[in-house]
Amino acid sequence: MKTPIHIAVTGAAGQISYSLLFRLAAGLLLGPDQPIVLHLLEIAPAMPILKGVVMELQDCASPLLHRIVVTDDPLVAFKNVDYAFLVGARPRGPGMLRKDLLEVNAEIFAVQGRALDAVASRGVKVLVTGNPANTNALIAIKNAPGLKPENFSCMSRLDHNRAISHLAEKCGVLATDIKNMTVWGNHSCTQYPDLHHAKVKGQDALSLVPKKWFIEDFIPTVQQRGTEVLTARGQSSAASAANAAIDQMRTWIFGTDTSDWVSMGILSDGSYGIEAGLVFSYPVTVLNGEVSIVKGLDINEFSLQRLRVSEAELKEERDAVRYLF
Ligand code: NAX
Repeated sequence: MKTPIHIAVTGAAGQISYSLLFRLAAGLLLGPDQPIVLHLLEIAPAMPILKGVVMELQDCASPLLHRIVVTDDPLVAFKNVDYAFLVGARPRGPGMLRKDLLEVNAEIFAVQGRALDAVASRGVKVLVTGNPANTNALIAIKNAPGLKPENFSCMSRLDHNRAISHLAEKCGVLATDIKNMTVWGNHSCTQYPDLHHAKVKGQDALSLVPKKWFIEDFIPTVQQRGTEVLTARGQSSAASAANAAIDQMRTWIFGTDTSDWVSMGILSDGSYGIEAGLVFSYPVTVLNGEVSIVKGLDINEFSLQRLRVSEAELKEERDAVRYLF
């Protein structure tokens, strides 16, 4: 039997984790013959709820789930983990300003970055989902000098999947017929879902859909999809977010198809004129666990303007929490 792989999930009593944990226990990340140990991190007040989630995990009698570690201590949660899903974050409370939300979450990710630095496996892959995901990932990177920035990414896969699905529906094709989709920038409403390089069954997406639809429907629909789900459900996206987290981590582990790329939030190296040192969603390929930004794409003035807007927002977020690094 294979040696179990250790996976940490933070915010384990929350909505997203309620979908994510059961997918992990079912082998959807690493396959049906890879045992796992789950390390579940929560804050103390959420422990009673987490107890119920753990009971349900046990009641699945999963042949893959060998052990569950439950803790409110990041140093225990991240001990020797190979993969970490940083889902837990503070939601915006009544009267809380965006700046307050940034600061309170920045503190959480500084603590978790330091704990990962101290005890996680040196090859750990850390996927930050908790919002503001890009800036939280940046804080974790800055607080983990013993790890590499390449150990971290933030989740833009839900936006990427939403963009694929919306285009596929418009063109009457399957999601698998869409290739080279790109979502640039911040995981916020300044993100830029870009069809200039996307292909539908090998044809240029923009030769198949009206430009007006791209600008007035596609872009705002993808940008606002989270709000639309929240309005309809009364709760934010959870199952689709868990699905995207597994998708992004799987791609990071197993690689991209040779004919395709995905969108992933990673530390900018200055590509496409984005300030180096921001965590920005780029089109990337992955080979043997290594992520490379797709280079040399033509960026027209329309796209450039949108990249700049998202970059400006990320600079503002970074400046608000700079005191932490
Ligand atoms: P919930 O509020 O249901 O769950 C969050 C959980 O995190 C709670 O149980 C809370 O106790 C826990 N938590 C808070 N501080 C913690 C800490 N310091 N250590 C460990 N756990 C802690 O939120 P949920 O719907 O699960 O969403 C989680 C995060 O994902 C939110 O920040 C949300 O905004 C973000 N999202 C990010 C997405 C993305 O694409 N990047 C999409 C989905 C989602 O909106």
